[in-house]
Amino acid sequence: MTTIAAQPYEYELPEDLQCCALVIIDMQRDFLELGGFGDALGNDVTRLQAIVPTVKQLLEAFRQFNLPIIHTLECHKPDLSDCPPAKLNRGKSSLKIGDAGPMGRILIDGEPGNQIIPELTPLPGEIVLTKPGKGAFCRTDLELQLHRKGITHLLFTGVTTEVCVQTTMREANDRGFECLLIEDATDSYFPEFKTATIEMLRAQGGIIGWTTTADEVISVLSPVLSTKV
Ligand code: C5J
Repeated sequence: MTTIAAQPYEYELPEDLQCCALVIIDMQRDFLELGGFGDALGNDVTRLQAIVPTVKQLLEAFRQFNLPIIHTLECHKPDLSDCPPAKLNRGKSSLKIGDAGPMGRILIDGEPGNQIIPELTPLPGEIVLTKPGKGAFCRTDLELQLHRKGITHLLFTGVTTEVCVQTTMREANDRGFECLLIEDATDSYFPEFKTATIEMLRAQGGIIGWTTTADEVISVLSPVLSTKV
């Protein structure tokens, strides 16, 4: 059995590593660049840019060994029919969802600011999931896609730790997936929220799942997979 050193205890990998997917949550210009949704809400977006090299390293490792990769994007239809008023009107943002910003309409599917950042552009064959909610299972067919591919283990990265990453991890846990958060491949506009999220996910014996680092994942996967190629 292959295990990854994790908190609160070791994370067991499935025998068939094709059952293991890397999930990259919302690494979009809207959250990482000036002029996007995160910036409009008054956040310091530069904080999130620091994780890009680590997420890229994991992405390249999963690509090298042909393991499943899922990218998510938080976005809405141009007519906003999938954006409830509770979401649209919340907060004191300088620009609301759907308003025209410097990178196109804020958080709208297909707009320049809504794209995944160039460093992490998905390749053909990788799942790209658009989602109107914070959680990736809300009003999407993600669960169906995972079951069809036999994916049972989800390794989480992306932004923001306490919002879309945590929400998706909780949804996945409730659906029976084994969830591992890669701590240095996720971040928040609020460092204290990231710390608290990590603690609450792995509290009570891993009530939502496990946490580890990118080096642990890569150092375990690389030798195992190198023997199989
Ligand atoms: C937020 C996200 N924070 N991707 N979205 O609104 O976490």
